[in-house]
Amino acid sequence: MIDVYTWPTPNGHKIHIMLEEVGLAHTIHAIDIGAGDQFNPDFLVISPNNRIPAIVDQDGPGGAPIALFESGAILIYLAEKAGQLLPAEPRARYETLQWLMFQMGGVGPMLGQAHHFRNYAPEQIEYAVNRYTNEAGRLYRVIDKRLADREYLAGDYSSADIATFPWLRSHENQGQDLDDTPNLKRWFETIAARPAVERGVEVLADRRRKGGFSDAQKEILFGATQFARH
Ligand SMILES: N[C@@H](CCC(=O)N[C@@H](CS)C(=O)NCC(=O)O)C(=O)O
Repeated sequence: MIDVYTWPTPNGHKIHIMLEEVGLAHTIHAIDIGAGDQFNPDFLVISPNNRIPAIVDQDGPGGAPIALFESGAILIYLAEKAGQLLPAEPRARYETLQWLMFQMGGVGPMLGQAHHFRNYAPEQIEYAVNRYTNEAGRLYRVIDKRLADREYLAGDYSSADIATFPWLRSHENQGQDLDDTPNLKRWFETIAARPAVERGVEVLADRRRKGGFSDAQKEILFGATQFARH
């Protein structure tokens, strides 16, 4: 059994989708990051960076439990455990890992900043809004170009697509119009229609905040509480 500590955000959705795709038995545990659950000492033992997602697989390598944080590492672990969505053949494997790392190092952090400065910042800082909206647009176009002559980011549908898709669901909040990137749009719609993806994005959906963060939630995520420990 795999315990999944998570919340319905793009990084959480990656893991929810992967688990729905491969069908590994798991239990979802909600970590309400707007309420500060990520600072609970028990959670910090498995996720020292106070971020979701994290997992504990009671049946890890050698039959002993293993705890993991960082969604990219978790995706690789789950794909390897299931023997799906990460090719074994070396060239195909590195191609997939390359696009997975592109998501982890570029798409996630930059789109996250676009989201932050456009939607959550207490003041509109023109330089920051432009910088991250432009960078988001550039990354969308890199993906669009990549998808001009192929169906998925790396060979068959893979963990690289699963990592990237959830971040593009909030394209409007990142200042992007999918009609500007038709190859990406076609890929996005194909993935969104997968039954496992439809189920994955519904995990904890009933706990999703409505109408933005409250001031108390912003203080926890972006204010003094976030920086009190480190
Ligand atoms: N690189 C990390 C990023 C994880 C991350 O940023 N998680 C956010 C939600 S999407 C979080 O837990 N935020 C809580 C906080 O900032 O305190 C990963 O991919 O797992």
